[in-house]
This record gives sequence, C-alpha cells and structure tokens, in this order.
Amino acid sequence: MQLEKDQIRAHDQRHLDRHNEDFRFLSDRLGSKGMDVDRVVDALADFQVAIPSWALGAGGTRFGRFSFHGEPGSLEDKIADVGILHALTQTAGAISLHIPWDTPTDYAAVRERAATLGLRFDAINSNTFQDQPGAEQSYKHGSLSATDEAARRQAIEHNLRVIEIGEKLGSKSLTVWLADGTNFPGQRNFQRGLVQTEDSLKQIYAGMPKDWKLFIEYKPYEPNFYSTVIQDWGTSFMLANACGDRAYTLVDLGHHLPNSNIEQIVSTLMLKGKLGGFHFNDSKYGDDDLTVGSIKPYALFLIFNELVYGMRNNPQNPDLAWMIDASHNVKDPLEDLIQSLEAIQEAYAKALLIDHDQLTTTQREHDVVMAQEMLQDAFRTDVRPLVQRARLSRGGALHPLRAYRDLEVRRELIQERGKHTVATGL
Ligand code: PSV
Ligand code: MN
Repeated sequence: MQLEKDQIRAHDQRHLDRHNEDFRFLSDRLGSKGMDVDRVVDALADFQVAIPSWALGAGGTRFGRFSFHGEPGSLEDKIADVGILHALTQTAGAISLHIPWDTPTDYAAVRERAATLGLRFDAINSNTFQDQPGAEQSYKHGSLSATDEAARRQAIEHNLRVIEIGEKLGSKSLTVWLADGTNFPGQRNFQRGLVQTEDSLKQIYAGMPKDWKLFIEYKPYEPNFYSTVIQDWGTSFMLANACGDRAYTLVDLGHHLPNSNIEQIVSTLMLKGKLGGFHFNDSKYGDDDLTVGSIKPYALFLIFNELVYGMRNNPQNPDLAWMIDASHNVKDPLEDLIQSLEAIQEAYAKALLIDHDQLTTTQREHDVVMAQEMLQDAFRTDVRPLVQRARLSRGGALHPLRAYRDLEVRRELIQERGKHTVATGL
C-alpha cells in the first residue's frame, strides 16, 4: 500500500483554515519577540529521523508478545510502512536496517522501492546479541569481548559483512550495540573483556570504507545484569577515541540509569566532536522503549536544547544520525511511531525558540530565575502550528494520526497482508 499526495492533500483541506488561523496567531506572537519563524519552520522541515526496520512489528518482552494484524512480513513491506509514515509526517525520510533480521535478497529492488518512497538507508545495525540458526559459534559468553577467539572472530566478521550489505544500500555508518557483559561477580575479568572489545572494534573500524562512520552504543544493563562491557558514555567515548576520527558515541535515551543528566552527556560529547548518533524513546524505569515524549517531555526538551546549541556552536561535531528505537507492545506500531515523530518535532521546535544569546547574558548575570523562565517559556509554548506548517510545506498531513485513521490505513494493510503475518525483530 502507498499513500498518494492527493489523498493527504484532500484530508488537509478540512483542517486548513483552522491551521492558518493558529499559525498566524503564533507567528505574530513569536515575530513580535524578534523570532525568525520561517527559519524555525525550515529547520523543522529539514529534520529527518530514521525508522528502524525492527520497529514496525509488534514488540514484546520475555513474558510474551501480543500480535496485531497486518504486520509487515517482509523487508519490502517494512519499507512500505516507512513510506506511509514518511508520506504522512514528512519526517521519516530514512530507514535503519538490523542484520540479519532484515537482510535484503534483491538489493536493486529494495533500493529502488525505498527511493520511490523518498527514503534513504541510514546507519545499519549489526547483531551479535543472539545466536543465529546454523551459526558455528555461540555468543553466550560474549561476542566482540569474547575470550573464545573463534566466537570473537565470528562476531568481527559478522560486522564486516554488515558493512558490505550497508554499502550496497547506500548506508554510510555502522551502529554497534554490544550486549556483552556478565550476570555475576567473578564471572569474567573486566579488563580482559574491555581489551578484547577495543581490539575487535579497531578491526571493524579498519574494515570500514573511508567515508563511513562507526557508532558505539552503550547501555548499563540488560540482557546482562551485573555488568556490561560498554556500560556508559565514558567507555564508549574512550573506545571511539581508540578507534579513530570516524568513530563516535551513540546516545540511546533508554540506556541510562535513573535520573542521569542526559543533556549534559550530549553537551560534553558535542563539545568533543564525538556525538555521532541518537536513539529516541522514553522510559520510566530503564530501557522501557516507550513512545518518545510520553513520560518525560521536559527532559526531552532539555536534551534538544543542548543538541540545538551543539548544532549551532560545535562545527567539530558531525551531523547526527537520528533514529527512533522503541518497541510497541500495546499500540499499532505505525500510530506509535507517528506519536514519537510528533513528540520529537515538538521538542525540537521548542528548543529552537530559545534565544541563546539572551540566555548567555542571563547566565553571565547569574540571574538563575530568568534563565529558568527562558527555558520554561519556550517549553510552555504550543508549537504545534509550526510543526504542522513544516509538514505542510513538504506535502505531509496537518494531522498525521487523524489522517492515518480516517484513511483507514491499517484496514487496508490487513486486507493486503492478512491477519497473521509476523515481522522479524525482537
Ligand atoms: C539495545 O537495547 C538497542 O538500543 C540497540 O540499539 C539495538 O540495536 C536495539 O535496541 C534493538 O532493539
Ligand atoms: Mn538503541
């Protein structure tokens, strides 16, 4: 199934007068404060977030998985789903594959399908956290950190193979998330695990084409519960530095211990030119993989404030690879992703409203109250008309979720794919 521009335009017609009124009101207000509204709208329209191929089916936990109908049963179907998201939101112009879950068979066809829908292939992800059917070595006791040389070799080679696959699709970066770690004190020697990991990452880095980047994700726990080899941003940063200039840290919002100051982590990494990628989700307790902005929208806004500051002031940091990394246990994944994309755009729009020159003055004067007021004033602004205008400028829907329901997308997908298809992924 493919959504046509005309269908979306017809849906927008019903809401256009109201939108114009809302937009005029807000742009007058912001304009009177000296804000360049067009610049904000352009920045929002340019902002594209990759959708991971594993997020289009029902997610689950170790306690089970509740299926929903019309799941994408193939990579082609998944690309079609991202196409639907992009047509509605004009914010999801990229797809991120996980190998081997979504290894293409017909590369030319996959590339062409994506291009027709206006999608490019962003960072590609390796998987050494599961044993694959027929694999000679097991990752039960580690992959890139393994003391068992054959298992480590297999994990390195898998990553090199993933790079080859990515090259055929036009990806320019590899994301490595390592589940390696231990469940019990004494299980393994910390230093040996780290030394092996650094050596493995260096070999992978050496095998990357010269225009590729390596993103190193970190996570404090899960699936291992006593220790993980790359537990925090400091370890990732150290490994990235050891690999070279084109290796970076990747921040996943769910990979922090409760109350971590993620905005400060972002700020430090951008100052050092080492923030490469970003995975969006939200959480209450850990890596909960909930809809972006559903639990801690103010924290998301503060993170965006630092991202915007870094994008303006840290030319040493490359453009970031943005991706949603969430799981959908009880919602239709496409609806959930639409909600996440909306939350991302809103947080970004609010952060764009902050006048950093004025904030710097306030900080120099140690006016703590005014500094807080400035942030909260931006956060309290209803920026939805700006986000809508950005979507409209690219032919997206004013109200993507309403359009998705009114156009009965899921019903059509079920008709096309049947009720009982199952998507690959976690
Ligand atoms: C691990 O929790 C992670 O954040 C990594 O990015 C994986 O690739 C992804 O989630 C798998 O769902
Ligand atoms: Mn992630």
